[in-house]
Amino acid sequence: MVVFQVSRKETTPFDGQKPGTSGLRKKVSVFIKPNYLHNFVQSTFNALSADKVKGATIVVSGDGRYFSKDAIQIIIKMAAANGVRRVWVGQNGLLSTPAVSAVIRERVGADGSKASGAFILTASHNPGGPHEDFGIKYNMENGGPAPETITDKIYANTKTIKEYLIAEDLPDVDISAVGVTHFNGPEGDFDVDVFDSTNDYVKLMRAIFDFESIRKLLVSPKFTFCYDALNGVAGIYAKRIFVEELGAKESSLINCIPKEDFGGGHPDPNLTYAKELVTRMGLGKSSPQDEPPEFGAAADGDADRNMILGKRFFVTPSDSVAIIAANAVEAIPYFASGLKGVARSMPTSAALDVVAKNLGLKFFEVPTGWKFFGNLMDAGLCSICGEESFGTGSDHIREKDGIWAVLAWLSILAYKNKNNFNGEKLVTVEDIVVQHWATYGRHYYTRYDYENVDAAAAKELMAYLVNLQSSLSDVNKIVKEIRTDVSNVVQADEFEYKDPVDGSISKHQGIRYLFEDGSRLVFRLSGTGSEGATIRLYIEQYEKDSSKTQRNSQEALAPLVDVALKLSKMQEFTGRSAPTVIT
Ligand code: VG1
Ligand code: CO
Repeated sequence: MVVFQVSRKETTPFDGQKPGTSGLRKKVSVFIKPNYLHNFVQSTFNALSADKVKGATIVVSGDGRYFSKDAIQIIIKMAAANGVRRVWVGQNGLLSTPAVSAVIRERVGADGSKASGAFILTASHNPGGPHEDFGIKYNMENGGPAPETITDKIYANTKTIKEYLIAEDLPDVDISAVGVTHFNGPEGDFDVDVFDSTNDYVKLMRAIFDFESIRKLLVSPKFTFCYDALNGVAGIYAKRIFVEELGAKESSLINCIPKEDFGGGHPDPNLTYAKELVTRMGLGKSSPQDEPPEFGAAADGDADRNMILGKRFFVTPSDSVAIIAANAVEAIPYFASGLKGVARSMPTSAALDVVAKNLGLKFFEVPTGWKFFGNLMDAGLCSICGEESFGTGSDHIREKDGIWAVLAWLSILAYKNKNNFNGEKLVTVEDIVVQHWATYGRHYYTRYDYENVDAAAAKELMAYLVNLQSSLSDVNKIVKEIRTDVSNVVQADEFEYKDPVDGSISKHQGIRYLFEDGSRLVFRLSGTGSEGATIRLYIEQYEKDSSKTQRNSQEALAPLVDVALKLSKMQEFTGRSAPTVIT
């Protein structure tokens, strides 16, 4: 057995190691600076209680992006030096973010060990490669992202750090082969356990969904399917689940081999970046070569996001979570005994609110970022939740879950068609959504992103909007000068959240303008970018009249878009005449 020593290395703090909405994300060129990663990892160990480090089992893996393999070796050596007992690594360093959450919650080691946390190596939907982004975040024992109390401590530690511990002479571990490697250090044994990246997650999905009924749908000649992993880690799960377990054709998978640079693209499942899928589904500028599939879906780099498409049809993520919630009890065995409650992030449309009200479910509105759902779920208050940013999930884990969302939609389709496989025509994704609007009304919704704007200009714009809020009558005067065909602004504020479980308060979580007819404008600065600032503008309008729920969304929202852009002086502040991405 290899014996290692522990060295204490002197270091000095780096600026800007504050974890954002979902961990620390920076350019690879920043992460590879000597000690940069080391400082953050040691600051994390120092922020955790001793029993979560000494003698503990921790998971280290990610979406496989460039620099992951080096980062894993560094973290293994630092874990060994900090007295960690075992490090679990997914084969080749690959684990989707939802799979990490599942592994923390469900996996039991051969010796009965359970993980107490995980370093997840991903910058999610941000591009990867030597000139792009890397990221790291820490998840806790419940499988969810570290709460702000911990991330604040990590950040404070990064500002004062003087030394870190590392087992420099520990040889690199071969993470390409499953198996356990034993080492011995000053504090005793240390193991690195490389395990299959998909098994634990697949087992969990089998326990949640009725695989047999989904299989019937996927093998039916009437049903066609396409899944695009955008070269991210979702590919390995898609192959295992959709093809091997559920009988989909191998040719229904596109971009399903994980690449370190995601093939040079943005691994972001939306109508702009998932180009190949969007064209195949008949939603692109050019017509597809073949008849589009009945169902299409895509994931982001770390497979926690999902985009759901029908033939020539886009499902907004806000509608998607509402529709899953409305159908879960009938269509998904895991929810058969009822939903504990539902939740959405503040900028997500109120489609879910209407479902909750109709079904008499507990409902929560939380700030942006999945970490806010965790407390509700741990307290048994929430079963299904979602964000407008293509994130949907449930209390089976403590992360959003891209493959789960696809299985949820396939379950709903399988349920709606269960007596229909011999009939004329299948109930389609579009049929389900249109029917949902007819029942609950429709929330027209769009998001404008202004990426990589000058950070100072973005701050000024936000400050301007907050200032404006001091007088509602002034706001309404300006609004009416811009358009007369929108209703009155009845509330203007910054969203603030008090966690109903632990009472913690999160302030400045987005600037809101709420209109009398239920329409909303929301402005936020992104917390996941790695350069400059990204302004997000969310625009929503509720239409109850079922004769008006099938309008073109951009047309329906045009008056509000006009108001939002002029009210915020978007072009004046940012110099941008158009957003980078519209979803
Ligand atoms: C964005 C989304 C947010 C999501 C976060 C992490 O954050 O708006 O809803 O939870 O990304 O998603 P922001 O602060 O940039 O708006 V992922 O897939 O990057 O883990
Ligand atoms: Co992600």
